[in-house]
Amino acid sequence: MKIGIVCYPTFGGSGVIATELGKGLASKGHQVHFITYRTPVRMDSFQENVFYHEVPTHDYPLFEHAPYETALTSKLVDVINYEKLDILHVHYAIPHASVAYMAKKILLSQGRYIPVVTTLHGTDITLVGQNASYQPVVTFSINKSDGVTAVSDSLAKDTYNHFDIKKDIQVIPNFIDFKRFRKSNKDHFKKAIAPNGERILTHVSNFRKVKRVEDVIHIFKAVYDKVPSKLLLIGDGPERQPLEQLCREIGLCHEIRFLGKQDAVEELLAISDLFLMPSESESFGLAALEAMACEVPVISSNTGGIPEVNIQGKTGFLSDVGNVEEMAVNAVKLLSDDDLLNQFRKAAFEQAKRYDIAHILPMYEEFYKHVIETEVIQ
Ligand code: GMT
Repeated sequence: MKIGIVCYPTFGGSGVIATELGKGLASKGHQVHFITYRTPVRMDSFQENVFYHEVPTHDYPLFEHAPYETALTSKLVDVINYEKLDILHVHYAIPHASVAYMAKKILLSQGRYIPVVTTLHGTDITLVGQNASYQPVVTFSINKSDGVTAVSDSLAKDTYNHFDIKKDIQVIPNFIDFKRFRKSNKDHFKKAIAPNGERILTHVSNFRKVKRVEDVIHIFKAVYDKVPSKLLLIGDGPERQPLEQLCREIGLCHEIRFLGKQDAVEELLAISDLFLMPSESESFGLAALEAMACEVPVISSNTGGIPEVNIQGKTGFLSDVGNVEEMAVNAVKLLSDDDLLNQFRKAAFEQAKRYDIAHILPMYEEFYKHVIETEVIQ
């Protein structure tokens, strides 16, 4: 198949999944065309069957912001026509689903049909998509997609609850590539970060409010008082500065390391003992799955799709959003008992295997075939 993929090229989970999906499909012989404003972060080396089309925007004195949606639509029309794509798969509804609809309509006016699949990822539905500025367009463009997928049962339910959706939503969960995410020996890193054998707690996110990174720091403080430990904060985003301030206020700057955005997250997960994800809302929790693949149990909130990934009392512990005390008690329980921690490590790895890319990729291939075969002009 010749597949077009539109996504955010940044460190966000939707861009990561879109890029890994494209790379996986290309390795199975499909021709994959990424169409976006920058090279996606996970598209880090040359790969056969992978093509990249940058969306150029054109500034004009009248524009306060160059209209990206218009530029993306034009680029889609051009690439779909020239490369003769069979299907277009857009990740994150805003603005990609409505842009895809517009491109499809333009192509139809030229006598060409392109089926569109939209994958819903999370905040496009649970947060920003519900804002009155976007809601009608999100509803319309989901209903007009030829196929719709969501990354968890919870997200599919949220979509039906918050939007007037007539389409079937197929759940295809996120996935993990075990060639990259697996436990490896990085003892030299461990010694550098925790020279006295301290436990290592890790958090990875884009440091937005929804991630509640301040809870991560409060959990760490309570753990630190009982178990010698270090905290690694990986990623970057709008909350970083107040978080650094919080570290100063609680006097733990020397034990908490802000590592910024990291390409090789798996190397840091390989030395971690526990992963913290206290998010306010989380449709899936890809970062937790990446940790579990590296045999790291997860202390998380019980919101959204997280309970589908992190299993209570088996791969980690889940608590109500904001219940920092309980999260800290559970963290201490795991970190102060080697046997228990090892048992959870193994279970986390076993659970992660359910999301092996080798199982999930064929679901997308089947779904594409189904959508292409059931052509409905809308
Ligand atoms: O909020 C993020 O971390 C980024 C966001 C995105 O769409 O880029 O992530 C969402 O999609 C990920 C991939 O499907 C999911 O694993 C995350 O749970 C989801 N984030 C939220 O729901 C907050």
